[in-house]
Amino acid sequence: MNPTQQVDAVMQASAASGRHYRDSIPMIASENILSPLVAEAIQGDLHGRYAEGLPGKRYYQGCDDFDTIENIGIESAQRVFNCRFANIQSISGTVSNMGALKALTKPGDTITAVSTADGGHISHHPMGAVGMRGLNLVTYPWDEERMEPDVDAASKLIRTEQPELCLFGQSVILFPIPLQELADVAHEVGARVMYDGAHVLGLIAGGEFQDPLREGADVMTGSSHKTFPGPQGGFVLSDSDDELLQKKLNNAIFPGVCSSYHLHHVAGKVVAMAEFEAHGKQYAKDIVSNARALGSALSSEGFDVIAEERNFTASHQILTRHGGPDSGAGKRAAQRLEDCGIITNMNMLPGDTKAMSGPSGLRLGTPELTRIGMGADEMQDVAKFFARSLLSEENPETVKSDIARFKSEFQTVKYAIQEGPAYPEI
Ligand code: DSN
Repeated sequence: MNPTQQVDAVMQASAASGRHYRDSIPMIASENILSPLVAEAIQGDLHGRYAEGLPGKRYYQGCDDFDTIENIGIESAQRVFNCRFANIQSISGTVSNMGALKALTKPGDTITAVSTADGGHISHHPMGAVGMRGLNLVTYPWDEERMEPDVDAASKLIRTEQPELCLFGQSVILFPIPLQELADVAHEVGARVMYDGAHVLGLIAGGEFQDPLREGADVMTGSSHKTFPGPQGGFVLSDSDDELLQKKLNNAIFPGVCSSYHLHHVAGKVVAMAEFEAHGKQYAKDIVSNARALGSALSSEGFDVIAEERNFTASHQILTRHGGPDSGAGKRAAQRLEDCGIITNMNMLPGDTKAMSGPSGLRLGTPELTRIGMGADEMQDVAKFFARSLLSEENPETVKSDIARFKSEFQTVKYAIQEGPAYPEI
């Protein structure tokens, strides 16, 4: 491939991806789209600039204007997340976790966390940030019915293991966890408590989920691009007034795990926080009510939706089961749905043991559908498309073209100071 062909290939594939999402029903729970003002902020000159350190304490000249942005952003994050300390530099949720682990632990320490099979994130695993920090991981006993740590057994484990850090939070998360009770036990044995709020950060800030910093978490990390609807990036937050802890957290991000920290994305985060202050509460409320409406609609169509007895969910996620443990039925369903124009991801459910080939379930998210203006009525339409794709097994091309027609009515980003096209003009 010569240079021109290479550029063409990239441009064509990028445009094709844009068309794919524009015409589909995007339901990956960790994804969202940019508002026009956030998109404008991340396309500015800051893209090519460096700023190491904190506002007013830089290693490079030229940072005064960016200092203005970062100072506004820190104050905004303190308001949005109701906390005394905010670092808005991290370039992702995983990098936020790496930083927090660096600040809160040392190699050889023991940490407790949710296993990846039960929904913990890969950065909580020895293959990820926990392993990079050289930590000894012990996972919580899990209540598969309630999809949360078994409080009594986890409390016992924390008392027995005496970890330095108790980490909570999941990537597969339907309900708040009993954090206060477990944080009390953690503090009793001298452990710090960290809550990874990557997925549910927008719901937390919008007052629609649990409030980890008021329920015993010393530090909360999160992504800026999932239920919190900003550009890709992360946050490290704490309500502690412990200046040493705050200093350690800042130092863990720079120079710990970031050098340049993508200044254009910081600018985008600051714009996104302004939009969140204006519209975030309503957005968070609508995400959760759409998720519940979707669970109910899918169940009415005949799908096996997890946690029906608990009204399906209290987050932005829904889990569906498509076959027995390790059947791989979730993997097949995800592929067929994509063929029909619905983008989801396969997910392990209780009983599954093979992450790549075995998942029997799907994880469905409502952040993007909510962001483009869909409500309870459209969740019923979406459930019907699921039924046509997976239960009636209609011709995928027919379903796909009906979905593209349906989706053409939902092409505008809402909950923004300035509404605009949800997908790039192609
Ligand atoms: N793996 C992502 C997810 O939950 O989809 C988060 O990093």
